[in-house]
Amino acid sequence: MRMRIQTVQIIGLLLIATGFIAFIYLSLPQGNIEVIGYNLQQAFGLQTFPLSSATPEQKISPLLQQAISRALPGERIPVVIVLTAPKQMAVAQQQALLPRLQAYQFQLVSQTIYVANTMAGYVPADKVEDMASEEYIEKILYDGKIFRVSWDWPWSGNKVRVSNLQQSIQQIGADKAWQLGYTGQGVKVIIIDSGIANNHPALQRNGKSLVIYEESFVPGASDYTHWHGTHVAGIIASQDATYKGVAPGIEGFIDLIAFDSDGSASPSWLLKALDEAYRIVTSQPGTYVSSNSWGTDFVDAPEAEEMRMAAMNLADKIPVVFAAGNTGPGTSTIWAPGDADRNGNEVITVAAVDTSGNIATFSSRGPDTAGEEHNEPDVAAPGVNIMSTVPTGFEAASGTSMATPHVAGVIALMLSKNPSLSNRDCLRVLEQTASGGGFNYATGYGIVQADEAVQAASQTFITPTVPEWVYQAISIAIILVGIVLVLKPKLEVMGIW
Ligand SMILES: [Ca+2]
Ligand SMILES: [Ca+2]
Ligand SMILES: [Ca+2]
Repeated sequence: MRMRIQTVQIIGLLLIATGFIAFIYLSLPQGNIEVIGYNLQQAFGLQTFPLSSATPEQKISPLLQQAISRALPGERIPVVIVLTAPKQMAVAQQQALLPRLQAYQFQLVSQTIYVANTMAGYVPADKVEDMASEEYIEKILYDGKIFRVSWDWPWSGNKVRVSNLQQSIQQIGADKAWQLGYTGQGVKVIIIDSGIANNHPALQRNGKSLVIYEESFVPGASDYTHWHGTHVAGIIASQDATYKGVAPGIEGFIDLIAFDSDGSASPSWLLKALDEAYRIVTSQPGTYVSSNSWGTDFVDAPEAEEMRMAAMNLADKIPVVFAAGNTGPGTSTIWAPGDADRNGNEVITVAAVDTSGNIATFSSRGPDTAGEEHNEPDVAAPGVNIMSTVPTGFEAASGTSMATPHVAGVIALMLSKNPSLSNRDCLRVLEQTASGGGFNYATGYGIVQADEAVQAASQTFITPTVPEWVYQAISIAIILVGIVLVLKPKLEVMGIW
């Protein structure tokens, strides 16, 4: 019998190795090459997690440094600790770091593991710098209420009670999209806001609330904390005959309460809400869009950057819509994370126009200053004197907060036609079908046009998504071919080859 290894067998072995590595890579969450590296290091007893090279002072955010300088002796400050490892290793690294933080009297309140590797809690002001010397800590953020909902705030008056929700439905062509048979059916809308009044009569269908899931990240809060979230929900799916929402046929709302009764939020509440949104969309089958009428104008703060990263992780899974902000008309006034982009993907950023289609004075203007893509806002929608649901009935409100759910509603209409559209697909279709006829830094590509967007949403060729199992099946097939080649001499002897 020949012992010589044939060339074909070497090729077979290479195929087995390639297929095996590909299968392992595809089976890991997110398929992150860094994680393979860390796993290999861990297997060989080498360094387990990356270590931060920043100095303790560099790690502490400027907003946190201000809070420390204001603090009384021994005062405990709310912080968000950002760890060094990629999120795929968040659970293990947090377990490793947490016992060490007892030395600094850190008191854990919440953790995120899907969209960011963070732990939030309280620490005495005079211990923050010592804690920052821990090498698993990349940054320490201030967890004060630096984010806010984006209605025209403080209220500038000029409140007119008109049936603008009807007008804006026509302005964006939503009624024409309904005539084509698309009302948002089958789509779940995730609203991270101040909560939706579950029992509002206009948010019931067949005696059941449109709120199909609710979770609060605001201590002690339930149902809603402020009228804002209910107003946003009504713009998307109010069932009222007079004030009907953009996508009244949606399956329902996922109500993530992350703003308090002032309409403000700390980073940890929002990170936790985005983390929960990610967990839901990756663990529960369905078609989703996320509507976010909030942000911060602390755009240079590390707190804003962490929120951008978290928002982009969600936008890699589902369409994510954000308000441009309400600090116009100056240039470069786009809020974070409405300015977020990464790897050619970006959140869908919405400006506000009035009933005549003119830009609202308060609507934040581009270009933005974060990331690589600076053409913000992306599109516009009605956002002046919009009548919609509030816990006590109906009220008019203005803001990019009101424009944003119009666009989330249009995306729900598009998804009811084509549930496989990604965030990128939705943005491209909205840009191509908007009324602007070109881009500008006030209204982006112009006012969204629902009927045209729904018609264009049938184009599945934009970014065809191949399910992960197809790649896994291909890698298994490569392994099988490799095995056959390795066994070729045996198969020849057996007369099978
Ligand atoms: Ca609620
Ligand atoms: Ca954008
Ligand atoms: Ca853009």
